[in-house]
Amino acid sequence: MTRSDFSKTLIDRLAEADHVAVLTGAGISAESGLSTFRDPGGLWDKFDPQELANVDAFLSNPELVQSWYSHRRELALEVEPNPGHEALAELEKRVPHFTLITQNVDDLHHRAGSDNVVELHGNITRNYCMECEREATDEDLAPIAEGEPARCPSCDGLIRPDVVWFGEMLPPDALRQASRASERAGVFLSIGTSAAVQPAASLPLRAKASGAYVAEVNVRSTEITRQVDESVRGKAGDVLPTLTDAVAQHG
Ligand code: BV8
Repeated sequence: MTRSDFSKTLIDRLAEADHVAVLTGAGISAESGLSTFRDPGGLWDKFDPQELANVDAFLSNPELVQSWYSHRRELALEVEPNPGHEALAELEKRVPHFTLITQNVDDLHHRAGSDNVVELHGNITRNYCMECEREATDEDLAPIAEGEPARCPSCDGLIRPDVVWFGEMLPPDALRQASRASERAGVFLSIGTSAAVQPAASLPLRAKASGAYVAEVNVRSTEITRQVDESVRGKAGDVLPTLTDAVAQHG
């Protein structure tokens, strides 16, 4: 059911829940000023995923992919978490077991103070050598600014961002934690994601199949809108602070 405001049921279920799981996507960072992927003018508008977010593209054009991620990393470090991120950090304090599963690589949930964050697709602030897996320093990345590929000082291997590209497996521990939280949650919130990318997009439905009350918060409908218990139309930065306040005031 699509609504302009969340239901009393959602507040009651959140206030009573022993375990809450949340899945976030690029939409929660939009109000911090970071482009989403599939909205008009989004990141993919400029580039085709096949062009950049896969290992073959990287190997055939490391400078282009390294500089695209370097640019996105700088943007992520320049912006601030917004009230949507902060509301989730506040909600976490009010729930006995809270798992924040994110597809985002911008590190904004950590910066907002969230504690139990599961990064399904990695983190753009980390880089490592493709050969020896040595973590790269900012100094190691310096050649990118000169249009040169950044290489490992130990083995000369190419340095890559610590993100999951298309065709790559998700970090097994992160996927296991996310799956377990989805199956145990009494309430599952899907926030600011088009639910277009697997296996992340299957998590809300797994939660529902395990008996969770599933709500999404999005400015438009998504691939799972028809399957969730309620779909709240609104910006994460507006809806989530009100939702968290309502849970806090719940008797
Ligand atoms: C894998 C890299 C094994 C980091 C990304 C099963 C079926 C079909 C296909 C597959 C499948 N299993 C695997 C695949 C292939 C593929 C896939 O899912 N393809 C899709 C596109 C069809 N998956 C994979 O390759 C995964 N690996 O499963 O390995 C395998 C491999 C091959 C085949 C079988 C098995 C790896 C997936 C990870 C890819 N890496 N990013 C980076 O560069 O960032 S994906 C990319 O999309 C980002 O990580 C992003 O987080 C993710 C999801 O996008 P969203 O976050 O949802 O962003 P989007 O723009 O789409 O939506 C934003 C939403 O916010 C919108 O709904 C908008 O309305 C809303 N919004 C906007 N403003 C606001 C708002 N909402 C609230 N408030 C606002 N203010």
